[in-house]
Amino acid sequence: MARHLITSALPYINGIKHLGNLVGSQLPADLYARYLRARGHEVMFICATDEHGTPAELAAAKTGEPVAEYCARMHGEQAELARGFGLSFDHYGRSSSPRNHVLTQHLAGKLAENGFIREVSEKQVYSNADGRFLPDRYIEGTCPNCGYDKARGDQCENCTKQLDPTDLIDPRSAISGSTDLEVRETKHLYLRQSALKGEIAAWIDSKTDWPILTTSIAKKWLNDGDGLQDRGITRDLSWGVPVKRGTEDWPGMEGKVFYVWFDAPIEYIAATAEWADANGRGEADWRSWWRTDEGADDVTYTQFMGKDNVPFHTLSFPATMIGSGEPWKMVDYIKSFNYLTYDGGQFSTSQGRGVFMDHALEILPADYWRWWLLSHAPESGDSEFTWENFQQSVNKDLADVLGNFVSRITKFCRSKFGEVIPEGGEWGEVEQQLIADLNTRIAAYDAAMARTDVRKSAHELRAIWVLGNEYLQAAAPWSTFKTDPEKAAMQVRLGLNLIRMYAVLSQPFIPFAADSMLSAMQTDLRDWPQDAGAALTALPAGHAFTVPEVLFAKISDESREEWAERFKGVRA
Ligand code: B3M
Ligand code: ZN
Repeated sequence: MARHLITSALPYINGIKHLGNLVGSQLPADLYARYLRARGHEVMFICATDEHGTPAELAAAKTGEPVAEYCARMHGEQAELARGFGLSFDHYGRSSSPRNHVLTQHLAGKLAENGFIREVSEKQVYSNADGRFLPDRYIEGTCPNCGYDKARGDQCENCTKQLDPTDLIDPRSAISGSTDLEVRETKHLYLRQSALKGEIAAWIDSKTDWPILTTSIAKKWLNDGDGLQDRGITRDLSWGVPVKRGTEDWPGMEGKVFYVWFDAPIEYIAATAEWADANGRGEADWRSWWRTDEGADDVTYTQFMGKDNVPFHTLSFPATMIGSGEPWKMVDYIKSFNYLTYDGGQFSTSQGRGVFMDHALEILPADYWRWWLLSHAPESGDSEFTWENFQQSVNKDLADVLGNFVSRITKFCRSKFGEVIPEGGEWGEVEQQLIADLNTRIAAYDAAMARTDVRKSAHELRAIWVLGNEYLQAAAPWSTFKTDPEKAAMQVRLGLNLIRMYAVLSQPFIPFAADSMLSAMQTDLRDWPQDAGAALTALPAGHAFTVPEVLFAKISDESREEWAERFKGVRA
């Protein structure tokens, strides 16, 4: 069996993520990881919080916590929500980890050694009162365009005009309010991406099987206008990975840290090392996933991300990897997503618009969200969350199609044969036809899952559930029972076996319900069905089961309206 390395884009630390973030990376990555594990592959599924940069500092300043404490707390919250959604990471790391510090500094050292770093002198605003250089957005003043008096050095929030700090009228430090600012000369490191353009272009060109969304963004950035410019990889912040050349100090770089987008993707690797540390594994264990000279040549590496992250993963991170001159495992397949919109607009943290991960779990179990989000994943274009659509999809797919099937067959069996699988006779023609249809659908489901075709997979899975319902409708054991109880017993035996098979097949989408189904069937047989006929004999006559609680409750119009109102947001 193959070894699969899977990474999800790292959620930024500065707040709880919304459902659009979730469906753009972590959730489909989890679907894929669960599927591959279920098929018997060895999987390393990695995620982490992305903790550096100005937004982290600003968010911490807002709550009044030291930034390290803020990040530790928010990491805990995000990890808890990830568990709540059933995200099955092998490790959920932190980009602020010691492992990432060491690795980031190591790679910067290698890049310098290979001539891919140059030092650039720049003019930047220094605050005497704060004793530090100020990033653009740490400078406030009056907008020259609209007169708004809290415009930031990078942009005016009021009129949206992009600004330079020097454009501001009466500029002041956003940290202290001090106006004692001056422009000073300072040095920064630039990654010479332009020198790696040929190699990166060749690498992207070799990826003929990538989704169009990924390739089109990569090529646009590679070829159009700005293309692969050299990029500043250092910042004047105190929170981050201190700039070092391997383990050596870097003269002139005192007090500076690496740019957040330089160290964040390196955390994919560092988090795998954190996994080894947390699980009593050695260096060789994590390196076998990442170093092609130490065992990773048989690894298939798949990344999941929203489309805005694609340039960093197709150009910048590969530039770091290639420029290091070391044999790091490069990504094999990048699955990217468009955006999920909320009821005709955007999700907005500041306006409290849309459903965020914490509120989602407060109102409904994770599987309801997982099913809707995955079956509406924004693959070929943006998709829109509406409460009507959500209600309809939950009530139809989950409650009527799957839930109802499980409930009808278990209850009917209990009332006529008790809570054990009845014996009954041989399958007839109808059953053989069902098995043939199931095999066709399962093959289509497998193929879609294997190529991370998320919506198509959901469609096929639903069709598999529908086959069971149609069978039950046609076989009608409640009528058969009156004239031919033997036959009814056989139909029920098949139906109960279908529940187990459905649990196994559905587990990547709705892991919690799948567990309930398996525990109701009192089995832990999770073998992926190779052949439906064989899978449907797994539970023999005489095997005991219980009637499960309602698997999925319907969403009432009342709840729908209440939630629509609650999450519609207010103008900040
Ligand atoms: N943190 C995604 C974002 O916040 C960014 C991904 C990093 S992946 C290495 O938009
Ligand atoms: Zn303005």
